[in-house]
This record gives sequence, C-alpha cells and structure tokens, in this order.
Amino acid sequence: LTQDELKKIAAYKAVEFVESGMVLGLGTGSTAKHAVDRIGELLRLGKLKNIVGIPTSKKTQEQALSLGIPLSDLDSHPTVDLAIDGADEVDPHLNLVKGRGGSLLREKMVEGACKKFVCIVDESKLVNHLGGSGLAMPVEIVPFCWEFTARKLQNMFEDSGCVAKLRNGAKGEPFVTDNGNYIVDLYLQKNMGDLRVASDAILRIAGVVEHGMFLDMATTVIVAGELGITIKNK
Ligand code: DER
Repeated sequence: LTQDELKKIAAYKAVEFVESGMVLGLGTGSTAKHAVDRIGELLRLGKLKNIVGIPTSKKTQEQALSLGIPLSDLDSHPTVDLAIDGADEVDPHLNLVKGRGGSLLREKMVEGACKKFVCIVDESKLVNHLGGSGLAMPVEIVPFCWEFTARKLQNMFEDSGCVAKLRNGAKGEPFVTDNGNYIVDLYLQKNMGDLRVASDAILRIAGVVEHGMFLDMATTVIVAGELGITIKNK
C-alpha cells in the first residue's frame, strides 16, 4: 500500500464517526483532504445530512466549497462536535506536531473548540518524542522583527541544538499564513524535554502567535499501517 492509500484508509475510517447534523472541523493537509472528499461524497449520496463544516484553512475552505459542503465559522459555532485532521508527528500520549502545512493557528483554534478531535495518520507519523526527529517544529510569529523572535526561539532551545529557520515560499519569499503571519521552523537535534514547559515558554515570547505542539488535544488517533488500522483513544 502506498502512503497515500494508507492516508485514505485512515481518513475514511474517521468519517465513520460523522453523524448527520454534526458541526465538523475540517482539517488541512493531504490526509485530511481524503476525509473532506469522503464527507462531500456521503452528502452527495444522501448518506449524510445537515452537516456544517468549519474549515481550518483557506485551502480546505475552497475544497469544501467545491464539494458543496455547507460552511460556517467559529463565531457562529463556538462549539464543534467533531474535528478530523492529520498530523506530522504523534507520540505515545497522543500529543501531536502539526503545522508543516502552515495551517496550525486555525487548526488549533478549531480543534481546541471541539468535543472530539480525531487525528488521522499513516504509521510513518508515529514517534517516541515530539520534535526529536530533526524535522520542523513550526511556530507562527508576527512578521514585525521576525529575526528578533526567531533568535529568541533558537536561543531558548540551544541545549537541544536548535536551529530556527524562517519558512520560505516557492520563490524564496517568506511564507505567509492565512492569517498574514510568518512561520519559523525549529530544527532540534534532540527532543525539547518537558513539552508543557516548552510550550509555555514559547508562548511567552511576545512575537509568537502559536506553535505546532498540540498537547492533550486529540481524543482519538487513527493509524493506518501495512498490517491494518489501529485506533488509539485518550
Ligand atoms: O499542517 C498540518 O497541520 C497538517 O495537518 C499536516 O501536519 C499533516 O499533513 P499531511 O496529512 O499532508 O501529512
């Protein structure tokens, strides 16, 4: 099975949790894309009714619109019944790294407003410790004096061998999020110790908007692997 086929299997399994009448958080990324497609298909077939989608990015909003999924926002629906979204890393406690697709702020707002957050991944996303795999730990920051903020982040985790890099777009310009902010990716040589301590320290930096550690947020993680599907509950 290809990685994308595994993503689709996990996504379709998560959509089995969707009931008619639900207010749904619609995730962002290649795994969540399959879930949104499936929801659109079930609505078209009449197997799901009265769904309201709360998109976690402009990209997902466009996809949902093209599928005819009725959309709204958190102002109108401050409580969301169920969110389905992917992740970049999942640790044994169901803590996540998200944001390598650049949508972490709206994802965290929507998923933070959910009664249930079902995370969908292929088995390659499972790690023992968040942020220790040498891949990016995204932090959304304001563009104003971004270097000042990036340097503070890098220095904060120098013991973990941290390198902070501004994320660039296709043409080498700074990547700009849906919210008009920049993203600094933190590359760590080893994990950042106590995640809650690290999370609080990052959020205390004035120029930081939000980071990609989703701690104690997923209620269920659906993992699709070569040997089948595993469902992990909090
Ligand atoms: O950017 C995000 O948070 C996405 O959910 C991402 O982390 C997962 O994307 P993928 O499903 O394309 O791997």
